[in-house]
Amino acid sequence: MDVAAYLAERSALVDAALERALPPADAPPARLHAAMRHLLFPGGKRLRPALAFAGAEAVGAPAERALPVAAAVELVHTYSLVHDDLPCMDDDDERRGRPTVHVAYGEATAVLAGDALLAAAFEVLAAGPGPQDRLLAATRLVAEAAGSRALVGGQVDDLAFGPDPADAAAVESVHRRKSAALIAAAVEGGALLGGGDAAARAALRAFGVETGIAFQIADDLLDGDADEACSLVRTLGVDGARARAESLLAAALGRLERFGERAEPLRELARFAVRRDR
Ligand code: GRG
Repeated sequence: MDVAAYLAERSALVDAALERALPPADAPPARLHAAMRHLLFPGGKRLRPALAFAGAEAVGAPAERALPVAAAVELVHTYSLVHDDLPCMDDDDERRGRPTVHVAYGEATAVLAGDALLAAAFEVLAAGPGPQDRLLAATRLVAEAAGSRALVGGQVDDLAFGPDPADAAAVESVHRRKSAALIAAAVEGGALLGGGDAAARAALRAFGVETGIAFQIADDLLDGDADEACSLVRTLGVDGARARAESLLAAALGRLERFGERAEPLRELARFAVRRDR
């Protein structure tokens, strides 16, 4: 399977849904709507939506069934990047090869654009299409992944790391919440909207958590910032961090045995997420 082609094809699918989900850039207040689109289009790798589509395929459903959750996780992800780049957090000037939203539109508009992207995630998910009970369960999954027990709590604990290298368990606890929770919600949510049963969903959730932690370790390896406190590269060194990512990847792939050929897109996406060069 050609993972680059899969990502490109699935990106087109989710991009069309994202385009439909957001007001046009010139709809008033135009500055806000333009700011919401600034980081969303052309966007990044669209890995989380691809994992949602692949989650539906793993349980034997057409990829399109996962569309509401695919769009929602990308909107949550984009909101988190807009807020993470703010001067009060990472204070970054560039993201996805463009000026960050606060650099382009000012800090207040960036905060509000992030807020509105988060709300749009739940709007698009609740609107379906799909059976109401599954859409409600998927909404809850994404809300949990975005909340204080996951993304936001992980970010809070990440910001609190001091200058000393942290122990591996503390680093992985942040990775699990800040990075892996949304990835797991994407895969499980795709399976949920695809009609997967509880056992399939549990296996895919575990796959998502392990893949998500390994993805974050790979990100830290690519980043090459030896001063980053919340990083296994700092705690275990480059070789130790690489070995841990590979062992998580092997565990994640082990979760997919029961799904046979249908899980091939998930296998390839996990390998890409952990061994990528971008
Ligand atoms: C502000 C609530 C709040 C949370 C911020 C997501 C996040 C938490 C911070 C962003 C920085 C960071 C290192 C996040 C970890 C997850 C990660 C590696 C994000 C980048 O994801 P990619 O590589 O990005 O999928 P693209 O641009 O390809 O979508």
